Amino acid sequence: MTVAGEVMPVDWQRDLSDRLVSLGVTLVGYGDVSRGLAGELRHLDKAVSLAVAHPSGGGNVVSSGGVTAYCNQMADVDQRLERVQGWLVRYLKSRGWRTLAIPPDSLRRDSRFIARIYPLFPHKTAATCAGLGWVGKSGLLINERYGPLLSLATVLTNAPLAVCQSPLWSGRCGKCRRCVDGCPVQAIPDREWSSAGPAGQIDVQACTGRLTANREKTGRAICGLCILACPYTGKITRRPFAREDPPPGQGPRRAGSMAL
Ligand code: B12
Ligand code: SF4
Ligand code: SF4
Repeated sequence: MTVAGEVMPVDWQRDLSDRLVSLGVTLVGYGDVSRGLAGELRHLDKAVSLAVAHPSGGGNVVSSGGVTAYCNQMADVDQRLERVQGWLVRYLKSRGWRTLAIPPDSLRRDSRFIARIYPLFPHKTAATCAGLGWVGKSGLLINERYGPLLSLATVLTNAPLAVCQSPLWSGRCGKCRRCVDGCPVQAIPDREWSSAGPAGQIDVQACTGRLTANREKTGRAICGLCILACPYTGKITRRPFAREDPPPGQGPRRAGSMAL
């Protein structure tokens, strides 16, 4: 165990990142999240942000009941994230540090108490602090390589991790407004996001209304037209990364990025 004020040796942390990638995450980053923490969590001021890229291919786009939607509800991706979180929690705890794992999707299938505390800490805060991406006009985390096609999970900790020195605390969408125009219920304002700006990027009520209407037609609360509209999604689906990536559960072959 390191003493107070000491930072984890770089090699140690690089090994940790490699291990997390070998266990199945696509991207891992480390952030100082003290600016985004609720008072109750201030003792856990570092976050390990974990992201798994969605398996691509037409299977994620659902056309049913007159509705076209991007389905981000991928049980195997969420399970993979949770498995890696479990390993990381055991690893950090065995070295004497405290942890709090916030599960990937805190709303739909997950009825545990821990999955209900998302207002205290959203995954996108960890991801921007860790340099994995910025929050787009769509409110989604946008990574340079994977666009919004990522599912996220977080482990908060007091471990003395070396953190990203270039957090992405403002949007990089520029003049693009494809998600603004692509949202069928005008839930997305043409406003570049900033962590210092107003809380909440999208009109949650309008979006929830759309998800509810789609559930009645397709049986699932999905929409994701903002994901499909994003030019970063287009870049990915044109690139053959899908064929390189193994199916969920087998672990990625590509090295993940460590945003130190
Ligand atoms: C509740 C919820 C919803 C609600 C409300 C969303 C909202 N508030 O914007 C509804 C049902 C509408 C929804 C819809 C969708 N959701 Co949703 N949702 C969640 C959930 C469970 C909690 C989000 C939440 O309310 N947090 C509280 C609010 C206050 O924070 P936030 O808006 O999420 O994030 C803000 C902060 O992070 C802040 N921030 C970012 N960096 C920093 C840094 C600092 C220093 C500070 C101070 C702040 C800060 O800015 C962000 C934007 O305002 C998360 C999982 C999770 N636990 O995070 C998934 C999650 C956000 N959803 C996700 C997805 C994919 C969707 C849908 C596509 C689902 C669908 N079925 O089609 C749509 C997309 C809508 C959209 N354009 O955003 C993904 C997003 C992945 C990504 N690449 O960004 C998440 C992360 C799930 C996951 N595990 O991957 N969702
Ligand atoms: S999920 Fe659909 S309704 Fe919600 S913001 Fe995206 S495009 Fe709009
Ligand atoms: S569609 Fe354009 S404006 Fe919307 S999140 Fe993607 S890059 Fe940003």
